[in-house]
Amino acid sequence: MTRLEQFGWRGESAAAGVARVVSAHGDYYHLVCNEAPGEILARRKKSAFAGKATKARLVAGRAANIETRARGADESPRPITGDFVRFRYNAQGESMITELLPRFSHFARKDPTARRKSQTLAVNFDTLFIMMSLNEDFSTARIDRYLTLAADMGEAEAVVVVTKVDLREDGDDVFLDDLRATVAGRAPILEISCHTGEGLDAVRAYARPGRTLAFIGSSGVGKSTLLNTLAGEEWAATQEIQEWSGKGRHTTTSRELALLPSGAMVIDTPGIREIGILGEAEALQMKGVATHRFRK
Ligand SMILES: Nc1nc2c(ncn2[C@@H]2O[C@H](COP(=O)(O)OP(=O)(O)O)[C@@H](O)[C@H]2O)c(=O)[nH]1
Ligand SMILES: [Mg+2]
Repeated sequence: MTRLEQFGWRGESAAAGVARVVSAHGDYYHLVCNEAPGEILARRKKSAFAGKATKARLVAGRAANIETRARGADESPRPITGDFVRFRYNAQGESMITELLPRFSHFARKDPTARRKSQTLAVNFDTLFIMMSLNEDFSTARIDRYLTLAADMGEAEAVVVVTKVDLREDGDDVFLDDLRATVAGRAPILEISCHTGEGLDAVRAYARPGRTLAFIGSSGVGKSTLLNTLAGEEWAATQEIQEWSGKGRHTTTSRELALLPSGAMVIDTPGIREIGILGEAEALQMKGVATHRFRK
C-alpha cells in the first residue's frame, strides 16, 4: 500500500503529484504524498486560486461591497484539511499546490455571520459523526438540522453520537426517545462515554483502515477526547508535550487530519457554535416542544 493510499487515496495506486492535506494554515499546508515520508510543506499557487484571494482582499478593503459578492459565491475553492490536491514536489523546499481535486463528500453550514455564504467544515470523509453530549448541550432540533444538512453531503454516511452517557440521569430516556423518533432511520445512533468506555466498540467498527471519520458538534461535546481515546494514551501524551513546546498540531483551533493506529483517519473540527437553516430558538418555537434539557 502506498503512503497516499494509507491516507485514504482510492485513485491510481502509484499516483505521483497527488497529496492529501493534513492541516492548513492560511496559504500554507502540510501534505502527505508518495514522494516523501512524513509531512511536507506546500503553498497554494497564487494564479490557480486567484478568485478567493481577490475576494479576501476585497473583504479587507470594502465591507459593503463584499455582501453582494459573497452571496451565492462558491463554497471554498481553496483546499482545506482532508482535501486531495495536485502539487509540484520540491525536495529542496516548499512544494506548490496547483489544483484541488474533486471531493467525494462535503459538509457545509451556513455562515452564522449572516453573509449567507456557506462554510465548509469537512471534506472527503466516509463517516460523519454528528456529536452531541447528554447534558445541557442536548438538543434534538439541532441534530435534526445537522441531518438535513448531511442529506446531500455525497458518498458518506452520517452517524449520530450521543457522548458522555456516564452523566445519564433519571428521566433522560424521554430525551433519548425524542431523539430516536426524530432521527428515525436517517442515521444510526451511538451512545458513548470516553470515561467508562461504553459504546466505544461501536465507534471502533467505523474506524477501519483507509477510512476517514469527521467529527462535528458543538464545542465541549467531547470530539477531541474521542480522538485521543481512539488514538491511544501514548499518542495523546505526545500531542500534549508538543502543544506544551509550541509544536502541537492537535489543539483543534483549526481542522486537523490524524492517522489512528487502527489505520483510520479522523478530521477533528473546531466547535460549532451556530449552525444554519433555522435559528435554534425559532426551531424550538415551531416544534412547540421542549427539546432542550436544562439541569438545575
Ligand atoms: N463525563 C464525561 N466527560 C467527558 C467525556 N468526554 C469528554 N468529556 C469532557 O468534556 C470536556 C470537553 O471535551 P473535549 O474533548 O475537549 O470537547 P471538544 O470541544 O468537542 O473537543 C472535557 O472536560 C472532557 O474531559 C465523557 O465521556 N464523559
Ligand atoms: Mg476539541
